[in-house]
Amino acid sequence: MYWGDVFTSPLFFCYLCLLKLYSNGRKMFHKNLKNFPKDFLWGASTSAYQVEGAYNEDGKGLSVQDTKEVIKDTPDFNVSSDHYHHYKEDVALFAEMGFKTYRFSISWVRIFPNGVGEVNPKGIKFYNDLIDELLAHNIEPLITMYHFDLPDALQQKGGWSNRETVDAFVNFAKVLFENFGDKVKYWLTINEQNMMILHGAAIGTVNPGAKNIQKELYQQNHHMMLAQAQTMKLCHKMCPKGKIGPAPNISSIYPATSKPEDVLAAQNFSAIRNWLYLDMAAYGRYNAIAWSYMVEENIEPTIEEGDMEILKGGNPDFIAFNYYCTATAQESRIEDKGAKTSGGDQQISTGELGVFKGAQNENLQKTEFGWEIDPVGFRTTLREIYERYNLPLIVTENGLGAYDKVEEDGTIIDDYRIDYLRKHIEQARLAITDGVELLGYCPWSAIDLISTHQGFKKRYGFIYVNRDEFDLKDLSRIKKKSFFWYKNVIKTNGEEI
Ligand code: BGP
Repeated sequence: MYWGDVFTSPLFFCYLCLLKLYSNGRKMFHKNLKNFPKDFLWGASTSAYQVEGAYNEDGKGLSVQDTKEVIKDTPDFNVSSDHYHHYKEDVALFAEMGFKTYRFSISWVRIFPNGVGEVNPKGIKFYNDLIDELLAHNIEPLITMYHFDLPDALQQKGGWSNRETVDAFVNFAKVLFENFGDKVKYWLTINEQNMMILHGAAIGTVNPGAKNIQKELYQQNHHMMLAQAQTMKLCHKMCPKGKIGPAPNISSIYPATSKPEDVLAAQNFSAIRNWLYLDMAAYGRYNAIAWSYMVEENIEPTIEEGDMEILKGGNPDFIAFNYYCTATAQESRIEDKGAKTSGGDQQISTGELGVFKGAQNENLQKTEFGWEIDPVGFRTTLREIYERYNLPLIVTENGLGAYDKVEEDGTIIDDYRIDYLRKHIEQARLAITDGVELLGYCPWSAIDLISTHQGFKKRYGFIYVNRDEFDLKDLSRIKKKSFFWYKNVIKTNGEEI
């Protein structure tokens, strides 16, 4: 038999198939798992307006979250979890869980009650005290500068539609670097900028009654990008040891079927949901598909001279992202009726006529609040982002919103939350084994807090806060079952989950 015959023989073909199967198998299942890195940043997240309360204390101004119309059957953000007055107790509990980091946001209006102008010294003091408390417990602060709470005074002047807000933000960032830059290593610019553009009505950054504002929103987006790029540059100049990155909400998008048109729809959705934001943050350029979409819809922003140079100057050190679940898309034909985007929230998109149509994923279960649960999609998302940008990643949100119940003996048995987090941590470890550089994992949320639009009843924390929707009770803190579970996860560096 000649070599030529060997290569064309059925036996050789079988060998090739086996080899392929074996290597695919290894890629999906790995024989040996890599460990979480030694200095992995285990922690959890909150945001200022959702956890702090004290909405009008110590010189704080009002943000758009304080002034927005309160959603029916949900509370306002005036008291939230009253972390402002309980921060020492809360940090002690975080330390007890073994947190290596705590991701929280700074309320812009505590520092600048009007967004610009006079600095409020009591605001600086609160965050200095919080940072010192964390450092005293060996917890690395991971600070979001802006989490949905634009100063209302700026909103009155046009908010992000007004280019002056870019300067106001950069000035705010400068004051943060001046005051906390020597103590804080990890900074996040803007939380979920993509969700403020796509679902601003649900999260309260856009007036729900506003019509035809797409063009304005993409102009706002452009301004936020400019603010972000300048802030990243400033961080590198002012805080030589500082590291900074964006924090959008990123999800893999599946095509509903293998129909090529569905694949296109998934790519469309991914371009306008994910890559528009990260391509700009990482490469300083508009994603081509997203840009064409905006031009065709006549909603593209005006780019002034010099803007693209500014945008190129950002250079993040890492990419932080929030992940709750994947999304699924199918083709949407222009002639289809009823596919136009309306409502939805961070994880539920109905679609956009001629671009994509949101679809259910029959393979996934849902939370009590209708968000799909997809741990494997967490791995695909981690892989996609890392492959695309080659920057270290930090997960700044991931978690399960549920109705928790206090048992008669005072315990809270949140096995469903443990199950959700366990499966995601498992996938994070697989992604690390795949080669993804993951620096940290911060589930949402460290402690119960108010959801963006579904009230206090939608709880996420490891720590229960004893209050209801409208009855503030005693606001005492109770450790849930997940508290003890996560403590052990951190103690064993993710070995025991
Ligand atoms: C993210 C936000 C958080 C948080 C979380 C859970 O989009 O960054 O602020 O609230 O989602 O969402 P929700 O509160 O709507 O349940």
